[in-house]
Amino acid sequence: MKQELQKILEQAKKDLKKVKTLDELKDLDVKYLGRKGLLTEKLRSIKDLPNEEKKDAGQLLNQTKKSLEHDLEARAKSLEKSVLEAQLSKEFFDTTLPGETKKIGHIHVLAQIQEEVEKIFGQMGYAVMDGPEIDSEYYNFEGINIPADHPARDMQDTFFIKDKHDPDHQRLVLRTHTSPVQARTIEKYGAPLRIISPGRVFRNEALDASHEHTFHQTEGMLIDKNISLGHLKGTMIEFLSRLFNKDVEVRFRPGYFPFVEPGLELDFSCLLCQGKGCRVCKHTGWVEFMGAGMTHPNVLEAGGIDSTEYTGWAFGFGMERLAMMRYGITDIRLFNSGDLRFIRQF
Ligand code: FA5
Repeated sequence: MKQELQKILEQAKKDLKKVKTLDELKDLDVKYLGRKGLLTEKLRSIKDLPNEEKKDAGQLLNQTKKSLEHDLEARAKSLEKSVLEAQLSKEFFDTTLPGETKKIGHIHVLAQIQEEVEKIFGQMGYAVMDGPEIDSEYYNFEGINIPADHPARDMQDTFFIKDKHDPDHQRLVLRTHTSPVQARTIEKYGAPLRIISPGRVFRNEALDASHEHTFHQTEGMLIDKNISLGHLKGTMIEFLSRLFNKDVEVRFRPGYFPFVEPGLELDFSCLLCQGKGCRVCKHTGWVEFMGAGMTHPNVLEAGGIDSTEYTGWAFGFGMERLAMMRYGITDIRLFNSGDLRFIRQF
């Protein structure tokens, strides 16, 4: 066996010297190491040897195989190099030219803010929930205490979609806010719970510098025993101060939303003028930020939570408006414009 292998190796080396192209090298590889190659055949024949010879023969064969593989690889490298050199000698190649810069994308400013929002609330023990962007009329309205004939439906101009397959002819809606996630989460998990839910929402809106038809909100909800608006105020002061990296004050104003009672709007102190009054805060020193309030008992009960035992609050704020405040962006329509000059700034 030893002599046979020696012979094969010597022959292979001779063959290697004659090889001039990568294709020829590939043929040689097949001839010796392919499925029916000379060395492979020898490896297969080990099983027919007497037991006492098998070990030595195996070792020897493996050494021979490795040595051949090594030679083939070395030859491949030198052939590749000479192919490249030949090519370069034919072409003029200006090594002083600047290289081609690869264009790498980056995370959109709104997604960046969303990540930060999730991180801060995550640190405060909130889970992040997701909800469908196309939802039933029930979850977008009835499930959160906005019946069909309620005037509050007019607060959010809605895109409706006909669901042909629904025997009840329930209409589907492009959700007008992230509040449907409240009803879905209460139904699924009951109390106590502590969640946020960022996502895209849609309204049939007259567009201007601060109103888009497609924008993003973050819903938040806390339900537990003995929860009050004091917890909401503390949570929002903590969240905004961490997000903006400076002390932020907040204030409540009465506001109406059918799914909370009492309802309120929350403003925070304008960060551009430190509350002194400027164009952005319309010289009030405060920036309107979000709707909120104590979760209406009807919403808790609709999801099977005993409203005499548990209380909670919910809020919903606009992500674009938050980003606008942070970066001094003056027109909300820039976010969806696809204008790279805008997107690349963040
Ligand atoms: C709501 O959507 C309620 N669901 C918020 C809520 C949640 C109240 C939980 C109570 C409890 P509102 O329509 O005000 O409320 O919208 C909330 C925020 O979304 C606004 O403060 C604003 O920041 C943002 N927003 C509303 N409409 C637009 C729009 N067309 N373009 C951009 N941002 C908007």
